[in-house]
Amino acid sequence: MADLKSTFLKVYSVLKSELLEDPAFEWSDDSRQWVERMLDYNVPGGKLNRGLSVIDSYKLLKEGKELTEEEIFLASSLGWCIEWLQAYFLVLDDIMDNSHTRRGQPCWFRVPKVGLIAANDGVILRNHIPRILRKHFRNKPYYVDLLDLFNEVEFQTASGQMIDLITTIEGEKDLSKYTLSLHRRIVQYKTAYYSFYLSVACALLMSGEQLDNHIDVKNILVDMGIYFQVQDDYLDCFGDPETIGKIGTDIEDFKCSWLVVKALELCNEEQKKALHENYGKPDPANVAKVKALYKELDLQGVFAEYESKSYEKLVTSIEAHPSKAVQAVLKSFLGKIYKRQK
Ligand code: DMA
Ligand code: MG
Ligand code: MG
Ligand code: MG
Repeated sequence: MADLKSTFLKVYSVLKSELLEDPAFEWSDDSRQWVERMLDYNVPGGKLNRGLSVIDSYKLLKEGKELTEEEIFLASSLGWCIEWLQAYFLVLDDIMDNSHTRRGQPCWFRVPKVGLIAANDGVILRNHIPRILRKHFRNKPYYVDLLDLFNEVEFQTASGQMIDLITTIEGEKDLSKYTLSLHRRIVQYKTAYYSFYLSVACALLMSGEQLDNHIDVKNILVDMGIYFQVQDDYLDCFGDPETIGKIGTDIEDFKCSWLVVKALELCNEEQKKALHENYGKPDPANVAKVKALYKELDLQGVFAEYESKSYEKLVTSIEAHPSKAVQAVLKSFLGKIYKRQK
């Protein structure tokens, strides 16, 4: 595993060097240095689960056959495209969510002299993806499908982000619209496709598969992604910022988090009033009241219950899949996130 990760990180250095050779930066060292610092700050510092899963999944689909050097490089490059996509979304997400830290360091836009240049850096990150794909996959039979996949998933994610954001518009804050079905819609789009389906879809394309033949796999991965975002919502409030590398902002931001949806389901009239009065305000005293209410309603217990139920359901649907190789891919993914603390 440690070995796979170090191979994967070597591929990052190769891709970065190729991108830095772009004629766009030829005439100025400043611009090349900016991009290099921006990439090192935002791309490789996460858990790398999404990226590494492309290699893992591809291996499992090859059913134990040794991968060639080229296959490892290509699977890693696709993994890095996902990490680049994630970096792009996170840089912009942190601006929009007014967040403070990410992966244990200040959000990129909070770094001195960066500020809103971060918005354009997001666009650069996004535009690196088709450049990586063109350089390494142009002659592959699945090139068009790859481009189409990345475009589609980017659109789905941006749509989910939009729904997530417009529910919090100042002056229209209305907790009564926060239901499990709205929550599901938001997290399916903003998280599940790019965090779960995309890695496996990349591995399937590399294996010569048509994605249309794997809708059942997609459905299971979407459910897994929803479960993953519920964990993210939970950790936003109950996680240890040191461990998760970020400080939660969902309560301040009036987000349609799984926690507030559950709180609304379980509260009595008096608690509901307290929620309406305190949710979505920046003052720490208001935030503390919401957290106290979550504890009163034992949302930690409710979450633990949800977590084990979801796990059981996912295992059942995975085991119903006809292919043992696909089952292994899905189980490996689930194993990485079950009961995660970060
Ligand atoms: C994350 O939603 C979704 C994307 C597309 C980045 P979020 O704001 O809950 O993520 P985080 O908790 O990491 O800021
Ligand atoms: Mg956020
Ligand atoms: Mg967000
Ligand atoms: Mg979150």
